Amino acid sequence: MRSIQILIILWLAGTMGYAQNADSLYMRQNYDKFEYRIPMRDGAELFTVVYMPKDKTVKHPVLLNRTCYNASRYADYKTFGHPSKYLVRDQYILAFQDVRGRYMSDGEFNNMTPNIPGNDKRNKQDIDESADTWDTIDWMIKNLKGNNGKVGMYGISYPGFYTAAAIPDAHPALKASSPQAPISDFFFDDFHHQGAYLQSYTAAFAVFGYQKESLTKDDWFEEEINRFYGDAPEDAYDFHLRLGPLKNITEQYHHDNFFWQQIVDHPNYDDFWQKRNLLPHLKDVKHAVMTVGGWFDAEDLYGPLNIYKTIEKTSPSAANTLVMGPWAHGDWARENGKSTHNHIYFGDSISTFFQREIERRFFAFHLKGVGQPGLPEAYMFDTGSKAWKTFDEWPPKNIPPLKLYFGERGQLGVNKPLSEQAVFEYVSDPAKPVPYTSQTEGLTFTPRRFMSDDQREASRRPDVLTFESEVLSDDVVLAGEILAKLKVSMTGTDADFIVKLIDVYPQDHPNYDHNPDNIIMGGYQQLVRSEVFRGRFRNSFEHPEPFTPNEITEVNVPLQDILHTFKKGHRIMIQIHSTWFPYIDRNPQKYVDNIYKANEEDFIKSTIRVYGSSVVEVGGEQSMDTTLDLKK
Ligand code: PG9
Repeated sequence: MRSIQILIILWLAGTMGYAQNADSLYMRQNYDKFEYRIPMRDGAELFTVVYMPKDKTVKHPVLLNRTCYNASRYADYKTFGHPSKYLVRDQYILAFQDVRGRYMSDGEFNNMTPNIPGNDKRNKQDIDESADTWDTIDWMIKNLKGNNGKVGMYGISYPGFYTAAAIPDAHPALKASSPQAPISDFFFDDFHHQGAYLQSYTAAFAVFGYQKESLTKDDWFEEEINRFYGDAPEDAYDFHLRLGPLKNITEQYHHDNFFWQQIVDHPNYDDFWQKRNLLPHLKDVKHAVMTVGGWFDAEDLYGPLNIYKTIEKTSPSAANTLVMGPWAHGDWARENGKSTHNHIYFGDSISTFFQREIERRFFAFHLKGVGQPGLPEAYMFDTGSKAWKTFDEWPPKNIPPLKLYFGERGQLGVNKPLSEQAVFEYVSDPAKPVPYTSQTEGLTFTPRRFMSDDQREASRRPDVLTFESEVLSDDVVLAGEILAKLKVSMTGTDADFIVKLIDVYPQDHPNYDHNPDNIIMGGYQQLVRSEVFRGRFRNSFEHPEPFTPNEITEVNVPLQDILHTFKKGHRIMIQIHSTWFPYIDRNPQKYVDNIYKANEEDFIKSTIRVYGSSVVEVGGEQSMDTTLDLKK
């Protein structure tokens, strides 16, 4: 088996977690397995694996997981840790369904199926995930003997999207939804971040860019994956830099991939992406929603935060909860005792706490009427003090906002402007981009480790602006949304801006015993939050604009939320640069209409200037709505 196939299976298994043998044995002893082809309103049949509890003395609720990652993987009494062993033992009717167009289900696959409002106002051809889920739930309630008439949904990542996509016009039996690391909008989650393309995602297109030719339980896209990753190189930076402009991906690899072609044909936030944005459809929510995310989730961080915030805005009376833990993508479904992310240790059994004390209670209350969910509005893990905190609103208003200012000699002013007349500059060279990771990383399916990685290598590069506060005399809590309001100019006509918020450890910080000896925590510059913004979209994601050389221009860069205590003895650091490779594709820095079609000669060096009148605002009422307004 090729290394990439192992990588994909490990990735999928990693995302879904490894099943414990004990769980599988418990399922065989306590559940009977059935397979159904559930009819949709247009006649398509969706393949669904169902485990019925053997205990017939009580009626059981249904827990439904809709997936594009092969429901048949669950057909051997395995849950891959999701649902958790606690939910398995609480006795639910467990259902796993191939979504339309995937594996054993009929129909054609459509990425992020656009929602068509109004289930009951549709003709039979107006199909979306809401309609398919409505038909699935209606069939299960009427046909699965011994159900108690209540249904819950959950799923991580794309399955998290399918959970959230069932919320608009939800079936009345749907009582509890837990979208986990849900995708909400592919222009801000996964494949793009604020207009920039995630080049590190290039393998993933094979999984989503080909229609299967028949019903199958096997992956039909391996040939395409191996075309790109046949002999997966160990150094993604070197591989992608030698690959050159994105148009070489089209010519050499994804030339027949319908999803890649859609990405290339829609470089701006046009109708193709806007109609796939789920957020505008999340209104009139009447059932309980618990959205879950990881502070170090490199794939879907925008999704959970904005799904929660949107429901809070549109349906303030809904039981709407947000849970954010110290996790990478989907880590809350896995437990290995020590909770770590890359080099950072956060405590023990944090995923178990979530599964047993939060997730289990949420479903038991809303689907069985057992206990009290006891869930706050927001159950948030502070990644600096390494402790859970609860809030009655998110973002919180009870934590003082903070403003960070840039100064001469790399100083960072905390609530103190320093050098508003100063000009800080660097030469950004696409031929030698800033690496996104401190270590060499191979061609991952999607990158994960870098989200809390050491930034010392970057901070010592001349093309990275680095500003650092004095040593903190007290703990400082930074919580909520972040907005970097940059004043910039450049010699080129386009640029990306990467902004990073970093926790600088004291020189005497002890090492962690889960790391190899060469990982020195003294002086570690831990990435707390980072984001990229493709400058051409500064005024509109739908209508990009070039920069005028050497003209001072505002670029507002929203970063995703945080909850992080910068402890006494630490420092706060901000880094700014314009390449971040190969996590993000390189901006040519000469404005071209479509970067996916740019030529080698379009890539130019550019001197970027950042002015002292810039400011980074953390927490409090942001001076612009960074979630929805920018998409005009
Ligand atoms: N949101 C994740 C993803 C989607 C598409 C490509 C790569 C990753 C996920 O579903 O795991």
